Amino acid sequence: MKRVITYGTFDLLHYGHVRLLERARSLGDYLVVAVTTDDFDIARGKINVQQSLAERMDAVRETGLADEIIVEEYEGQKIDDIQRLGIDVFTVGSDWVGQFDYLKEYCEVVYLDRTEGVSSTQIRSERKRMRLGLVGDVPFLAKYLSESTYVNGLEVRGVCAKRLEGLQDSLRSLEIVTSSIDELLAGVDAVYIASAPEEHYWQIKKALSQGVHVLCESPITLDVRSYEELEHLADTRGIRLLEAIRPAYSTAFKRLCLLVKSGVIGRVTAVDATCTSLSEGLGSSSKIPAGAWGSMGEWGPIAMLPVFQILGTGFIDLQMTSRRFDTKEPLDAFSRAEFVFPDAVASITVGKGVKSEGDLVVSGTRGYAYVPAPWWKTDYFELRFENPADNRRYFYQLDGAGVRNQLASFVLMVENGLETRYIAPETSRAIVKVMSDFVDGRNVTQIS
Ligand code: C2G
Repeated sequence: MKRVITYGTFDLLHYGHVRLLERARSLGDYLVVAVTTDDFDIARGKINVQQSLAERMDAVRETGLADEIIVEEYEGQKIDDIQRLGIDVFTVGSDWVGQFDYLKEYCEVVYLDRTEGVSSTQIRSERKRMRLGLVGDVPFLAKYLSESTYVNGLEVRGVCAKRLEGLQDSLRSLEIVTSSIDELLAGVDAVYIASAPEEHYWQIKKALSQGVHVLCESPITLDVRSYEELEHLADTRGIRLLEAIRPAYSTAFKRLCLLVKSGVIGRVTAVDATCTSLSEGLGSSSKIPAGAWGSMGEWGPIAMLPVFQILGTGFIDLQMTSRRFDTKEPLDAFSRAEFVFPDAVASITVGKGVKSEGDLVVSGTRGYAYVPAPWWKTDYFELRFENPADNRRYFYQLDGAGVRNQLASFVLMVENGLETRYIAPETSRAIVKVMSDFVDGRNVTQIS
């Protein structure tokens, strides 16, 4: 009996897939179809598959063409499957020509002509494309533009910046390039806002009032009342207002929070997060560039994310300590915030003029979670215990510094009405509260 195997995601199963399966089947007497897991797809850059693994497997089963369906979970699995299942023929569509020649050592490899004119990508993108506008004067807007090309159903339409001359070429060649937020809002369905925090409130308010969805760098606003007003506006109009703290969208960070909450390290007793990056030019007051952010502005919300996502936001005491670059300037070179909860403590340490180990430690009564520096680009973490033999390591691929996942999640939330909140509204509100306390100097001790 000749045994054949083929692999794929089979998202939104279509005629091209069915034709491939029919021809694969006719290459032998027994057909094994391997369907990729969601995690494996993310790891290989397919980030906005619409259907779950179970749905995709069901769809393949319903064709009646597969004698056996297995799951493809990791890179390199194909060799093992071929040997384990006694496969004679490996086949896949012609879009992969040459890429699986290394399997010829184990079995026959056949590339079948791909069916023209139909694809999951096309079906996904035929659903309305979301037109995105970028707002702000920061260089990493260009990163959002380049990463958007990996996200189906998304098209960056324009940019709004104060200093148009400072824009990179890729941004300048967009359809809408303007200094007027109104002009941008008129031509888009959603905006990503990375302007200075003082600008957020009115920009978001305008966007929401015009039915434009918002993904905004944290903090969303600098006082709780205006945050609540915007949240209410978004809710009543059925529009998305999402905070753009990148680690929140990384698989590793999400898994870490879930594991910790499920009790694997016992009762969580402390969360300690450190984020630092030395910033050239900020050291001397004469060189501070306009619009520059201090340590809390740049790192505070990111560092607070694990604190609030893991411990909640019911802290009963908060003390902050800060040192400025220069006593005459407001920008902080280093800051620390210490939180007391009824049953736990937490600290965040942030610096742009002080360097430290940028790791994250979650301490529990049975063990601790450790995310090595730079933890905010989390793709790896460990659970550590008294007995090192019990330690566990976890790795989840994160491409595009988390921007890609964030954009894909944003599209899914807007287009599919997905209710998943990557950042709890209480977390956003608590971040705004701490940031406003910091800016107003409440509970802040200045050191020299
Ligand atoms: N296919 C096709 N014609 C189309 C679309 C897809 O023949 N119009 C084929 C692909 O070449 C592939 C199979 O259908 O052999 C499944 O396609 P996808 O779901 O897109 O899966 P893919 O990403 O190609 O995964 O390890 C995974 C494999 O490498 C293939």
